[in-house]
Amino acid sequence: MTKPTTTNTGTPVPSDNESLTAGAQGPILLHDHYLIEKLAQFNRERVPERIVHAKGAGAYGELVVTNDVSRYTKAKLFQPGARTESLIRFSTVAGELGSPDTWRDPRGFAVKFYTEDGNYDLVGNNTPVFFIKDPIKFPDFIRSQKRLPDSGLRDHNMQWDFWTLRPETAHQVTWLMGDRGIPKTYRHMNGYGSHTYQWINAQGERFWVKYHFKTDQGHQFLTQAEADRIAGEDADYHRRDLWDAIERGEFPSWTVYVQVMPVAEAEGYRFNPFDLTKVWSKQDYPLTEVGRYTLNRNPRNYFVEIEQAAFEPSAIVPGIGFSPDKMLLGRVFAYADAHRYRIGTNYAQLPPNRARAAEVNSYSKEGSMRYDFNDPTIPVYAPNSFGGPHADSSRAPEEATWAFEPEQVRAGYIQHREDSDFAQPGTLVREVFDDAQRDRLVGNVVGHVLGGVQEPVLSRVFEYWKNVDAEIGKRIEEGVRAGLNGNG
Ligand code: HDE
Repeated sequence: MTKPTTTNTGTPVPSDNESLTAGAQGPILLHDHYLIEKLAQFNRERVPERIVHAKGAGAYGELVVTNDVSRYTKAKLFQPGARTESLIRFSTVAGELGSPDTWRDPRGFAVKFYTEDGNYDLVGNNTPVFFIKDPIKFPDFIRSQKRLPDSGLRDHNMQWDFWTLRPETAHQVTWLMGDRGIPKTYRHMNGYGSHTYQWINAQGERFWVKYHFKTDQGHQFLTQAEADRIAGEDADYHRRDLWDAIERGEFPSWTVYVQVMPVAEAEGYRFNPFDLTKVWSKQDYPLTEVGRYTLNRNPRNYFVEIEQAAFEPSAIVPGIGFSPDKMLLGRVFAYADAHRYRIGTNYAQLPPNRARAAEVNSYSKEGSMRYDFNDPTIPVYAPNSFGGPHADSSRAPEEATWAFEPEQVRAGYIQHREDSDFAQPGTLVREVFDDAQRDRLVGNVVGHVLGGVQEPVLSRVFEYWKNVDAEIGKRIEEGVRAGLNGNG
């Protein structure tokens, strides 16, 4: 027998189709509380979208460790043979919830591992670097990429104004304007932890690490023309691709690597290893394989499991620590704060965010939408004499340590001998890109700049690219000038 429709509190309702009126043509009656419940609930179906990374897609999977990296970390999820359940959410950054998946943008690569020591979140992107290196610039940067206050339109002039005024953006902008700026699908791109993290082994030795998830599907991209066409045909192209691939049983995977730097080498390294606008050379610090990350299960409810997923770089586990990357330290605050605002104080109880392999024994209680609680015999305060949980520092993540000078300053990163905003993007363009990639980079930048960039920003754009590479800069200037004169 079909189950009866009920109210939210379980009472069968009289009708799915007709509301209660005073006579067939009469007004709707306020005491039709089921109608009111239905309309009121509907009005509240949306939570605020993420201020960045609003549009995305997600799935479940697992990490299987294939190598022995226990000499670098004691984290349980990275021990030989370990298998850890995981949730991933991919996303674009600047667009809103309904925006096309194929807009040029970095892509989010946010991974949650449900480990025995609690959840571990690695909230990265598909690029190993970022536009800025101090969290104080993040709101400004994001506003320049989003919309104008009056028209509500996105504006290339505003984007280039910010980028050219902050030359540390050059490395990430070169990635963005190159092929990596529009991956073919979420399956065909790499993921990076981006920041430098600390790994701590069972002997208490510490290492600096950077994570790389290399796609086993091969790296593929869309040209600007393909992406523009697809944006009109199927705004959900990447979300659909991921869902369909997993439904077909074609499980996408990534091979996980780390670059490992002994702590003592950081100070003398040619680049500041904590500066998020720089990469570590793979010649200096080769990739060490860790394991295979595979996605094998779609969510059963997009809103509950993906829209309400809450990733936070503050979620670390024993064997893993933070680093003096200021962006990372800013993010350790920002994410949990965003979740408390967006989905509520008790967001950690929601299905995608709950610890699955660890027991939660926290002293958090009450607050809006609380539905989980400790056994009533457990005291609500610590310390206590009645068997409540007590902190055990030997089981907690180690406090991250690094040397620093204790006076309060607002300073940039310590300059290492090869640090410069333009050196690494220059190397990327000259030594990593081939001729065809360079041609597409020039074409993408010219097309983007012709979409509304004006003086004085325009001259700075030419200068910026000449600083990255004289030849590329010259070609960009020529292309833009030809376009402005109608010969583009
Ligand atoms: Fe984020 N970022 N971010 N970000 N970020 C958010 O968190 C923020 C940064 C990244 O699929 C927000 O839940 C600050 C770098 C991903 O749910 C917010 C700074 C990297 C996602 C936030 C950064 C990222 C976010 C929006 C400068 C790559 C989506 C709502 C210090 C290494 C996660 C939310 C998902 C989401 C803040 C910079 C990646 C507002 C303050 C660098 C993948 O909290």
